[in-house]
Amino acid sequence: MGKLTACPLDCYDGCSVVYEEGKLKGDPNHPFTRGYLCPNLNSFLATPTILKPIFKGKEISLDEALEILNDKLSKVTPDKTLYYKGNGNFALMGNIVGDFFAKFGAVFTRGSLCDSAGEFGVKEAVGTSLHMSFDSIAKSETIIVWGRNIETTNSHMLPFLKDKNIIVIDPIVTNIAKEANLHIQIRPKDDMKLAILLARFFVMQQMVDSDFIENRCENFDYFIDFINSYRVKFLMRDLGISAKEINHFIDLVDGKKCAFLVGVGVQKYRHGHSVLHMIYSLFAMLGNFGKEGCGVSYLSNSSFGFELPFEKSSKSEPIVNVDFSKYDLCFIQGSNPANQMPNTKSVVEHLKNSPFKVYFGLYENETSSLCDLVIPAKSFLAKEDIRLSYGHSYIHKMPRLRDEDGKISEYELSSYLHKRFDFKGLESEQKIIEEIIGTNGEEDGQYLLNSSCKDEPYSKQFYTDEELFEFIDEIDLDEDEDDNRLYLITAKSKHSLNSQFKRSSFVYLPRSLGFSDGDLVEVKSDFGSYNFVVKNDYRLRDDTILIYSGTKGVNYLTPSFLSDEGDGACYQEARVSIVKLN
Ligand SMILES: Nc1nc2c(c(=O)[nH]1)N[C@H]1C(S)=C(S)[C@@H](COP(=O)(O)OP(=O)(O)OC[C@H]3O[C@@H](n4cnc5c(=O)[nH]c(N)nc54)[C@H](O)[C@@H]3O)O[C@H]1N2
Ligand SMILES: Nc1nc2c(c(=O)[nH]1)N[C@H]1C(S)=C(S)[C@@H](COP(=O)(O)OP(=O)(O)OC[C@H]3O[C@@H](n4cnc5c(=O)[nH]c(N)nc54)[C@H](O)[C@@H]3O)O[C@H]1N2
Ligand code: SF4
Ligand SMILES: [Mo]
Repeated sequence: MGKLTACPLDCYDGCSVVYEEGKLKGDPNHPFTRGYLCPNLNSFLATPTILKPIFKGKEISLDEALEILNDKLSKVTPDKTLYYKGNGNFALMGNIVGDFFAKFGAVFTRGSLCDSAGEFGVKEAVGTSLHMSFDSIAKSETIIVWGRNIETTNSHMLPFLKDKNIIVIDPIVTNIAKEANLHIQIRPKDDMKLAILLARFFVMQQMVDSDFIENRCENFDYFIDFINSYRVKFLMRDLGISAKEINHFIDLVDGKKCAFLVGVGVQKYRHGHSVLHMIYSLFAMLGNFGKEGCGVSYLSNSSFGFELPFEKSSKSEPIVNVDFSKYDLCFIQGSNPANQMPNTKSVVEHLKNSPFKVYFGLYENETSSLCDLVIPAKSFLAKEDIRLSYGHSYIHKMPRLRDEDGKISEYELSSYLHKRFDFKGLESEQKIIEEIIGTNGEEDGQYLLNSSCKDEPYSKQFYTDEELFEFIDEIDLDEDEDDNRLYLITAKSKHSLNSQFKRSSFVYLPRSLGFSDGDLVEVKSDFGSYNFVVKNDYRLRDDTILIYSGTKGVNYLTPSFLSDEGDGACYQEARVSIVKLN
């Protein structure tokens, strides 16, 4: 009999997994993930990992590595120590290393490379980001897939979307767009304008739920003034959208049970928070929060309702542009900043200029090769853990299932450092995990559920100060109309999890640019340049190119400024040009 665990990867689906005879299989009994795994977890066991610690290029023993780390930490000041954690493993016990660094007094990072701009906007609207249940989605009539690549990043949702009306709003003809009733192949960054235009039509078509507006909302009058400040004709012309398309959209939404599934694609911009606030406002006009088959979902706050017993430091810097060179010691865990942070050129320079960098991870990559000390982490199969999810309400225990000698788990590392520094208060692994479950988990057959997610989100309350839905009433949208360069989309690939597993090396171009497959080109932005091999891609607009997340060099092109709110990254604020090299 196999043992139950869960996929540790940072992904909407949070799959339940069976580990049997040294193999990973899907768990057929799980109500959401239903027995299959994606190409990423299927590559997990075949991906070569770091086997031994490395110090200044030479293999050493784990004891020696820990001694060196302890020695360095005892010589640096906390203010000059950076603790930088990514989500290479999304499970919770990774935070236990931070528990040590918080007690040590190190500087942490805040915000995210991922969803925090959008999350800020969701919070403005409804107080906290909660997902619709898949049961409710299964009862929808129309699904609006907005900047989320369901087939690639959220594939276990597909069975729940069968036989529904599908509207896709995405600059790329994704697989789900090919099958959709309506695909609006929007110009990148135009979602705000599209949502305003749709809001104008919702008013004209009398789709607004006045009871809901009266009883559960704030700011609606200002919202109406705000959307009325845009001219419908101008918006349609600017967006290149026809009356026929708008009417089709309205037909598919008016009087139907609708679910809006929104992804990170819409918010990789300075005004990312406003886009989410506007999309939530558009949904709120219909007044259907908490009704069966209706809702709006972004990446949800996975720890909603839980108390996590991990200390955090009071000192922090935005993760998007943290300057490693300001620190005498940088501890980098579960992340590959030298490829995944924006503006790689300066990230690499900053890393080179920091006197001592520690990399704690599974795989060799751009970051490990720049670090002085590399410590190999045990994989999820060799440690006790628990994971929550930002796409569904199940909680998964992840027991230790095998040994991995010569590597170390996050708990073991934290425990070692606690002892060396004589820090108190580290409970046992089991106790921490049980404590987390105890704060908000409940049994559901053989699984555990987040007990705050029993009701559909927002059916009874919003989590804003006034507990009312807060409409958006202004935006600060910088227009770049005079810039004729290409838009850069940098979305997720099916075969990699950001920079883990099988990474693409191509730039995907619309055929109209006139390049041939296999051409070597230099792609340039205001922030840097990098060479890629061309693949033509019929799925792209003529004004847009695509380079997947994880592709070596992609972030030489992207800017390191922060989103206006939420300390998020603005990967898609880069406009690019292309030069043929061979
Ligand atoms: N296979 C796989 N799965 C993953 C990941 C992975 O790397 N690989 N990464 C995981 C992580 S960390 C995250 S955060 C999630 C994110 O998963 P998603 O939310 O799906 O995010 P992306 O793939 O970045 O972008 C989604 C879609 O947005 C579109 N898009 C880009 N720009 C715009 C725009 O301006 N407007 C609109 N409307 N659409 C736009 C893209 O074309 C793409 O189809 O996926 C997780 N799952
Ligand atoms: N151009 C572009 N850049 C992007 C994005 C994009 O869409 N386009 N997406 C952004 C987003 S949404 C995200 S979330 C970030 C992700 O960026 P990162 O946080 O850097 O994530 P990964 O590239 O997946 O690297 C994760 C590393 O974690 C390590 N790891 C895996 N499991 C464990 C473990 O159990 N313990 C330890 N200690 N380490 C482990 C592995 O060695 C792996 O190399 O990238 C961002 N960067
Ligand atoms: S990466 Fe996502 S879809 Fe793939 S197995 Fe893990 S949780 Fe499931
Ligand atoms: Mo992410």
